[in-house]
Amino acid sequence: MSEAIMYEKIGDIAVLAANNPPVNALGLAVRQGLVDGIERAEKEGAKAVLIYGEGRTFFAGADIREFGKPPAEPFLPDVCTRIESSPLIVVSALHGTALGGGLEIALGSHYRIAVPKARMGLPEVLIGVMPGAGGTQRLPRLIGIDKSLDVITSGRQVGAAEALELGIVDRVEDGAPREIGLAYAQELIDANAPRRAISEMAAPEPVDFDALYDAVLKKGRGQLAPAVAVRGIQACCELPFAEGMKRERELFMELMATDQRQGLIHAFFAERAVGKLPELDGVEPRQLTAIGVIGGGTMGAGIATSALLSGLRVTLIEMNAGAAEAAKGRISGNLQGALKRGKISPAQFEELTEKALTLATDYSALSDADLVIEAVFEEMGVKKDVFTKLDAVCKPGAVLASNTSYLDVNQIAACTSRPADVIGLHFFSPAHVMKLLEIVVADKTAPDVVATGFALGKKMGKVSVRAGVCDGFIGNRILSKYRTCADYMILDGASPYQIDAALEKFGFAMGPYAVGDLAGLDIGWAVRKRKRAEGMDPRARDFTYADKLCEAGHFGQKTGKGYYDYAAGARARVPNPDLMPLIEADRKAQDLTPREFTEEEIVRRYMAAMVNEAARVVGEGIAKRPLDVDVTLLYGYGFPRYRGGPMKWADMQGLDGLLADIKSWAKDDPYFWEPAPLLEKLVAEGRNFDDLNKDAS
Ligand code: T1G
Repeated sequence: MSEAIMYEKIGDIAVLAANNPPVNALGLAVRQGLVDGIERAEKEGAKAVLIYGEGRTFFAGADIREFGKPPAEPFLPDVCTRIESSPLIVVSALHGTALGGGLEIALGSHYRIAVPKARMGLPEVLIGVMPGAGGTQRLPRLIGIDKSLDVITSGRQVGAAEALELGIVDRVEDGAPREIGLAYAQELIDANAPRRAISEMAAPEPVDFDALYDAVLKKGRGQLAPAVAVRGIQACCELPFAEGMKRERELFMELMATDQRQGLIHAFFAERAVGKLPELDGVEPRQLTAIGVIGGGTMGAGIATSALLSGLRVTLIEMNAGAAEAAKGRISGNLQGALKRGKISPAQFEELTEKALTLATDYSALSDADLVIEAVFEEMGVKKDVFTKLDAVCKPGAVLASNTSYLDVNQIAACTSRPADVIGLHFFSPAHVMKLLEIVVADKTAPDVVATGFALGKKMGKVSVRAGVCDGFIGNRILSKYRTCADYMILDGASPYQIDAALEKFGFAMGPYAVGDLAGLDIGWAVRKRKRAEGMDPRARDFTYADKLCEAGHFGQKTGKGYYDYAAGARARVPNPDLMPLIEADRKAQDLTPREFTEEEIVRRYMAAMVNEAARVVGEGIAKRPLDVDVTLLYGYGFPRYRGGPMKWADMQGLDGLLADIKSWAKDDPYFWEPAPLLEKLVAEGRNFDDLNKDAS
C-alpha cells in the first residue's frame, strides 16, 4: 500500500487517509492507493469505507504538475467509478478545499460529510480545462442543470453551508474530518443505509445547450473551457452514464491540448512563484501591526482601507482636520462596500472606522508606526519634504514607503538618514480592490525591508511583484510603450475604435482608449508633458491630437467625453465626433498619408511593442524574471489570463517570428522598434522566456 494513502480498519470501517502534502493532490501514488484501499476493504469484509485527508485539506484536485506529461493509470475517472461501484458504503469526509478531482472523488462516494469551514468546487475552467473525472456527469444528476452549470462554468468555491443547501453534501458537522466521518459511516451501517451511486440517479431533462454554449462563450470573452464544459453537462443529460463519461473525457482531452490551458496553468504557477525570491530566503520581515498613511485622497484612502481590512491599525495624516474627515469619509465609503458584500460585519465596520483608524494632522502621530506609506502629490519636491519629516519623527526600524508610480525611489531615499529603510510600494487604484502591488527595491533598500513589503502585500491579499527603480517600474514602463505603439498606429491610419475592438477581441476587458477614458486622459497628458519637459529623444515620433483633446477639457468618463462620448452612459459609449478632425489635422501637419490596418496587424504590433519593452525590463533586471512581467500585466493591466501573460504569449507565438516582425518595422522607425538585446539573445540561443524562468527557479 503506498504511503500516499494510509489504510486502517476500525471495526467494520476501512479508513483511507490521504497523506500527500501540501494539498493531497491526486498524483499517481494517491490514485493507486485509493484503488488498492477499496479492494483491500472489500477483501477484508469491511461494511463501509471512510475517505478523508490528513493535513490541511481533502484532495485539492488532480496533480496539475502532471499536466502535459503522459497520463498514467489508474486514471482519475476510473478511480471515481471504482469507488462508486464498491458494494460497501463509501463516505467522504471533507475539510479544507475539496476541489476538482477532489470533489469528484467525493461525488464518486455514496455519502458526503463536511466540516463547517470546508470549501469545495470544480475550478478546472480556471486552469483551462473542465471536470474530467465525472464532475459534469454526476453533479447535474445530484443538483440539477442550473446549479451545476453555475458551479462548473464559474469554477467558484462553495462553502459547506451552501453545499448542504445545494445537496452536494449530506451533513455538515463540527469536528475533525476523521471523527465525524467515522461516526457518520457507523450510523449508516447501523441504519443499514443503501449505497447511493450518483451515476444510477436520473439525469436532468435536456435544455437548449447550443444557446447555453453561446451564452457562456460570450461571457467568457473567448475563453473556451467554460463553454466546452457546457457540452459535458449536455452529455450528462443526453447520453447514458458510461457514454457520458467517455464524452467528458474526449472534451477534457481537447481542452488539455489548447494554448489556453497552457496559459492558465502558467498563470497559476507564476502567481505563486512571483513571491519566491532568493534574496528573501531566510529573511525575516519587520514587525507590522500599525502603519501610517500620508494623504487621504483616492489612493491614500484605498491603501488605508486595504490595511484596515487586513487587521492593521492605521494612522492617517492629512493637512488639516477637514481633509482628514473627508479622507475618513472615503474610507468609510470603501468599507461600506465590504459590508454590503458580507466581507465584514456591522460591528467590524464600527471597529475599523472608530477604533483601528486614527486621523491626525501632525506627523508626530506616526512616532510608533512600524511602516509609513505616503500617497501625496506625484512631484519629487513634495515627496522629499514628506520623507524628510518622516525621517525626523519615525522610530528606528520603521519602514518608509512611497506609493509613487514612477519617481526615482533612490532620490527619495537619499533625502533621509536611513536609505536602507526606504522602499517603493506602488499600489494600483482603487488600492483596496486591485490585487497588484509593485514592490520597488531601491539600491540601498535592506533585504528585511523588502521582506516587510512582501509581508504587507500578503497580509493585504495582494499579488506582490518585485521591481527595480526606473521610470514606470515594470507595468507603467511597458504600458507607456504599447500605448505609444497604438498612438502611432492612429497617426498612420488606424482609428482608436478599431484598435480598442481588436484588443477586446484578443481578450482585454477594455481596449487602451476605453481604459484611458476610464482612468482619466489627464494622467497620460501629464506624462507626455513631463517627458517633453525632460527632453524627448529627437528620433521619437510625437503627436498632438491627444493633447488637443485634453486641452479641450475632454479627460474621458469623468468629463463625459474623451475618445468616446459618454452622454448615454459608460456602457453605451459612442465615438467622440470631435476626435477624428484632431487626428486628421495631426496627420496633415506631419504630412502622413493614412493607410489601412488589419485587426491582425494591430494586435501583432501592439503585442510586439509590449513584449519588446518587457524583454528590456527583464534584461535590465527591473523585473527579475519574465514571469514577474506576466503577473504584473495579468493583475494590473487586464491582460487576458487565458493567454498567460505577454511573455507566455510570446513563447507560444515563437520569439523568432516576433523578432523578425520587429526588425522589419525597424526599417521605418529604428528608434521605436529597436530590438531588445535579451530578445535577440534568446532567439540566437534558440531559447525562450520560460527557459529564463526555469534558470531562476
Ligand atoms: N496540483 C499540484 N500542486 C498544487 C495543486 C494541485 N492541484 N494545488 C496547489 N498546489 C501547490 C501549489 O502550487 C503550492 O506549491 C502549494 O500546493 C500550496 O498551494 C480531473 C483535472 C488548493 C486552494 O485547480 O486552488 O482536478 O508553491 O500556495 O493559497 O477534474 O492551491 O508550495 O510549491 O495555492 O492555501 C483542480 C488548485 C485541478 C486547485 C490552496 N484543482 N489549487 O491555496 O496554497 S484539475 C485546482 C488551489 C482537476 C479533474 C481535474 C490552491 C488551494 P508550492 P497555494 P493556498
